[in-house]
Formats: sequence, structure tokens, C-alpha cells
Amino acid sequence: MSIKKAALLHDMSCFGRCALAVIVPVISALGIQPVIIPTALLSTHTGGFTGYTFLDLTDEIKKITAHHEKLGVVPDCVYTGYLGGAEQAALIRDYIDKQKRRGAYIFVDPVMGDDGKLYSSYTKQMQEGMASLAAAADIITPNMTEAFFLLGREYEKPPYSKADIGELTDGLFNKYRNTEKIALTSVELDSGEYGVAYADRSKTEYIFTRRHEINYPGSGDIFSAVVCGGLLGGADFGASVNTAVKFLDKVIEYTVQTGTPVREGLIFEKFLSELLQLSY
Ligand code: PXL
Repeated sequence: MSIKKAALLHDMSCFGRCALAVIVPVISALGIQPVIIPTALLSTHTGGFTGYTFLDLTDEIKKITAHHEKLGVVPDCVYTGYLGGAEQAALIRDYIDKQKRRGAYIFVDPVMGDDGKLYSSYTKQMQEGMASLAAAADIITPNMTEAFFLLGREYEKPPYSKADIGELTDGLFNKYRNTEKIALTSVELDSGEYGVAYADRSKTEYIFTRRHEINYPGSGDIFSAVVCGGLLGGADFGASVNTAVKFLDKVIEYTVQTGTPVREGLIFEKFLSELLQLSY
């Protein structure tokens, strides 16, 4: 039996449960072998902490991918997220193109911001770099803020009508011609419903969930990792999104009850065994 490999290009934030610190355990629990390619090293994530350290690992990415190439490591999937610098995008795009030619599935979580704002370490140039990665993606998983940014549109505040959501997904499919799937997160409809819109080129569907008042860092990373693991394991898109939404709902409920500081992220560790049982 061979285990699928996913190359994970994301940052290592050493404290605060996001990015590689949550993606690696989730992907492993789902029975996929991680191939870790860190884009940046931070003492904490950038939301809710001040004074964090930041090391751009662009030069290291070149060395890591060259060594993996020598070893004959060929990932079944390339999953990209947080960028450590503007120059990195072209390098990562080359890596994507190479692995795509070999048959890898390209999963781009266009991590750039939330609530209408870019993350503090992001620049306009990095936003353009992220668009170049999305252009090569089989699937993208933007939150609402990132969807507007990927389209070069001004952010519009919630709530949205289903027609607004359809306009966004149509716009993304038109602009990003390779993309076959979109999972749009943090969708707040004018009906009061809240959840994820997931679309392929023929239809858009929704999975609604409870709206928890607290927005924990790393939620989007856990969502994307569960969807990625599901798709690689052969589950269909709707089932993968549904698993991710239900998993997060449970984890957020538990974390809220514990009163843990928001910036420390979600207490997902206690629930990893549920993903192990799914392990495709
Ligand atoms: O979860 C997204 C994310 C990833 N990486 C870093 C971040 C954030 C969100 O704030 O700061 C470094």
C-alpha cells in the first residue's frame, strides 16, 4: 500500500496554533504523508500578538525542494498557504508547475487576510503573487475577504445574497481558468444562515453551521487541511467540506467552553482521533 504525499508550503508559527502547526497533524491524521516546505518562521502568528519574530525562508525553499528533487520525492498534492515574501510566489509557482506536470493535485489556500483587511505582514505585491498561485490551482479555498482580493475588488461587508455569492464564484472561475473547485468560507447570508459555499463549474451548494461569536486564528487552516485530506483520500467534494465544517463546529464549541485565550487558537488536539477514524 502506498501512502499519498502532500507538499505543504505554509509558515511555521511557533506559538498560536495555525499554519503548519495545525495542518501537519490534521493531514497526518487523515492518512496522508506530509512533505514540509516552510515559507517563513515566526515566533507566533501575526493576529493578536505584537513583537513576533519573522524569518523569510525563500532561500531555504530553494534548497529544500532541490534536495527533495534529488531524493526523488514526488508529491501527489501541492498545498500552498501563507507566503513569507513577495519573491517566493514565483518560486512556488515554478514548483507547482513542475509537480502539476507530474500529476500533482494543486490545492491553494490563498491566505491573505480576514474581515476585509490584509494580514499585517502582507503587501500588495504578495497579493499579486497569491493570484499567480491561484491561477494554477485545481481548488482554491478563500474566505470572503480573500475572494474579493483575488478578484481585485473592494471588500464588501456581509451579509450577502446567494446572487452575490454566485457572482463571486463565477468571477473567480472566469479569472482562474484552471480552477475546478472553490470552497468559500465565512459566508454570511442575508437569510441569517452562515457557513461555506462550495462550487464546481456547474453548481454552487452550501453547508450551513452555527455562527460562533469568536473568530479563532487557524480555523481556515484546519478547514482547508481537512478538505485537502478528504479529497486526496477519494471522498467527494461535498463530503469533504461537510466533514471539515462539522469538525470545526465541534472544536470551536469546545474551545469556547474552555475560555482559552483566542490568540492561542483552537483546541483541536482532543479531536484528532475523530479524523484518524476517517483516515481514508
Ligand atoms: O491562519 C492564517 C495565518 C497563517 N500564518 C500566519 C498568520 C495567519 C493569520 O493571522 O498570521 C503567520
